[in-house]
Amino acid sequence: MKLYQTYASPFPTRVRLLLYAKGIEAEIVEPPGFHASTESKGEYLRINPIGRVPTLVLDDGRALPESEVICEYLEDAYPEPSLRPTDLWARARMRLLSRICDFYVVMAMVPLFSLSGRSRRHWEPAVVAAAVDRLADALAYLEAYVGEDGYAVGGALSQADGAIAPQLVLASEWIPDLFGTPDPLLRLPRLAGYWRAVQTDPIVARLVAETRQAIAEQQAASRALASRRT
Ligand SMILES: N[C@@H](CCC(=O)N[C@@H](CS)C(=O)NCC(=O)O)C(=O)O
Repeated sequence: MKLYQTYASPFPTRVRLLLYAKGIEAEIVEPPGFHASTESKGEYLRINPIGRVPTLVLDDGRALPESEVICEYLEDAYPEPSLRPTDLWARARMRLLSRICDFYVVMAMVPLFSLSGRSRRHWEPAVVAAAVDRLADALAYLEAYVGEDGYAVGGALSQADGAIAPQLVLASEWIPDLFGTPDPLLRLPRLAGYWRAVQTDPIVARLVAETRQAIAEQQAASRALASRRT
């Protein structure tokens, strides 16, 4: 089995949570055409016509895109240990939290992802402020549904923790550091409490460390590029 992914992207992180928690052996590779790669994405489009990460490739060559779909496949194919609560309401909340991440939290950060790739003179304060406001709204949706017992739902590690963790690294560390904006978790006590508690789980701690390192490497690479341009 092979997982095409990048460590800085939040979507493959939820798939890695399942691989680590279930002890599934998979080769982890960065697809051609991403980040530092000088190759074209064309070769990767033959594996995943959507052209995004992650993609899971089975040993027989069948390829599956879309993080949520991959997680559901892995959960069905490797049921133990389960990363899906047995209680149906908790299971629905797990899916709701993942959906809030995909539909609202990530979408709010998109303008900031775009600005981060441009020089600072293009960082219009109004654009940054609007994105930060929209992000605060999206994080408040997580605040409304996240668990208060150390995990996102059901008092145990689930797919929802893999969805939320990388978003919180971006929202409460990367954005405040880069754009000089306040940490949004200061106004969200329940989400902040969740964030402190869940990082004591060794698998979440590993995912968070991988995400932080990948973001730091990306920032160092863009600083080096910017200094070569000036
Ligand atoms: N809905 C997709 C979203 C995946 C996605 O947008 N991945 C981004 C990275 S965060 C990507 O591959 N973007 C294309 C690129 O960077 O060229 C999923 O859940 O897998």
